[in-house]
Amino acid sequence: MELNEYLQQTAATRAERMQWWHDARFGMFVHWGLYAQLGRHEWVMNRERIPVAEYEKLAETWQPKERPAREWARLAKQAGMKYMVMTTKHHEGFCLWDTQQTDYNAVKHTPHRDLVREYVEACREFGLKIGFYYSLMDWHHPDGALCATDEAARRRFLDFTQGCVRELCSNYGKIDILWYDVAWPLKSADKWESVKMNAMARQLQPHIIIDNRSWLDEDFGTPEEHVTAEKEGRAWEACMTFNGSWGYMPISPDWRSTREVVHLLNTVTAGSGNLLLNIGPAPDGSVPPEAVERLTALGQWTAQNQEALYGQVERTQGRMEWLPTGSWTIKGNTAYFWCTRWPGETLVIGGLRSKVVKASLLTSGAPLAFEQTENRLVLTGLPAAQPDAIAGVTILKLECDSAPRQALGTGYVVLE
Ligand code: FHN
Repeated sequence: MELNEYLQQTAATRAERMQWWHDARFGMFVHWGLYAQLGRHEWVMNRERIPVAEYEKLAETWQPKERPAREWARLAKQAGMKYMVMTTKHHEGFCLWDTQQTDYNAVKHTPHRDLVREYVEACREFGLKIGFYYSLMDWHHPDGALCATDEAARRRFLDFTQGCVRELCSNYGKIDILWYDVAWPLKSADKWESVKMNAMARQLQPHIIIDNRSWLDEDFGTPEEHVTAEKEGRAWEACMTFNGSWGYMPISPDWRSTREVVHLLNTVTAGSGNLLLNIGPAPDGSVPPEAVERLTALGQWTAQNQEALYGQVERTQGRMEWLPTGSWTIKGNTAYFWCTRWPGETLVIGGLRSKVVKASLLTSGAPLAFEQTENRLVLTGLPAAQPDAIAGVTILKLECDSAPRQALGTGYVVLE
């Protein structure tokens, strides 16, 4: 299939295929593989220059407990996550499914189980959409680097890669997301035969959505470890670690707080984007306790504030402006003010041009008294202390008579 024909075909179905994904807002990323046994990041093989033959020994000692994916899926569901994306093969080259493409897999070696099938079954048990992460870069395959300079090696490596993708899209029922990563060393969609590969995936999984990491823009952008909206109209998902490492790394002390994750949710929602928040399970599949603690608390917060988080939202960029006490998300004629610094019984919002017809605390529905002039909205009778004890973020719901709009600017001077 020619590129232009492929692009036209995928563009024609994108809105329908992605509706659930936009509404879902929030997903769980899972990085799990042989590297978890070392506990020093998923790049340990490369960064410590571990020879392949030495690293392969990890494939004889991996002993996960029974069905840990059920724990991940239960936790994701409880946290308010609506989909999951799990590494089927990371750069180490070890395949977590029953593949015919290589014996370097979780069935021929330890744990002698199809971990991808366990993951898929857990997602379905907990009603979560299913994503497969697949690393194009492969440090184990003999042609994984040679493919860049040897045409026969490139053919062999592409046949291997396409064989893997075909199996993943054929053998596990309906799959919702194909999340490619690190298309190294080949430097173009042509060299990777990405159109052929992705058209095959779409033929097998007509509703699937595909990320932008096979040298094609495909369905969504993937800012990593930062939250940056793509241009208006382009879907995007910020993928973030919890503690700076995608793979299991208990020596990393830098855990994002629940409050920081709520801030991430605010920012992605304000930009009509998604958040894919990562866990790196331990070798036995256990979720690090720091992640369990945060995701459990987060679930209480997302449950209470789901109206402002999920579903169809509009971008605030160009319509609303920053305030010292919090920031905005928008749905239709309703503005949600995520108040992160509680001012006490009175909150003043400048520059709101749309007429507020009703103000309330989102979680309780308690109505709030307010007065609005052309340039100022003054809300009174608020609780004296920050009502949200989970993340210190309380959402005020401002229902307006038109699409919310705020005009402050930096040079505004009060004349009267
Ligand atoms: O090198 C990988 C990394 O290990 C991790 O999988 C992230 C997740 O998006 N992707 C690559 C770095 O961009």
